[in-house]
Amino acid sequence: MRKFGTLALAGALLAGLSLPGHAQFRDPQAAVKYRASTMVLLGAHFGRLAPVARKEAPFEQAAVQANVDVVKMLADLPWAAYAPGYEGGEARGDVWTNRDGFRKATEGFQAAVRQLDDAAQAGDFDAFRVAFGKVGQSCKACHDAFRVKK
Ligand code: ASC
Repeated sequence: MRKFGTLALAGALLAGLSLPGHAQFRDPQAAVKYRASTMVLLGAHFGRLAPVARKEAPFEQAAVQANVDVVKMLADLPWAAYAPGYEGGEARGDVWTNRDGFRKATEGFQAAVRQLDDAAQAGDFDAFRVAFGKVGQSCKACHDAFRVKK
């Protein structure tokens, strides 16, 4: 009995973990708030790397890596909050009508972030500058194509 209860609980937890993205939010407003929050944090931590990339601040590997770690973690988070049914906020309808384009844009961003992480880990400033530029371009490209123009 007790064993069955434990198994049932484990099963319920696993089912919960594998729910599709759109089941993770109470309502569209919660999804909009979640993805906007991750973008704010991404902008803050990516922004702290900008003076380093512009050679206005020293390339301190530990400090750079601390920000890159946060960016890397955040880079995986917003996309589940753009599942079908979560239209709204600053997202253009193209996010939902051009799923392939949106997915490619997010994957390009994630690839650039991995390159940024590799460069930071290697302590390679030149590679860091290149990757920083690529991440920034991928932010901009996705915003240009998929964010409401202000
Ligand atoms: C940032 C930020 C963005 C991008 C973009 C890069 O720091 O908040 O949206 O970089 O400006 O072009």
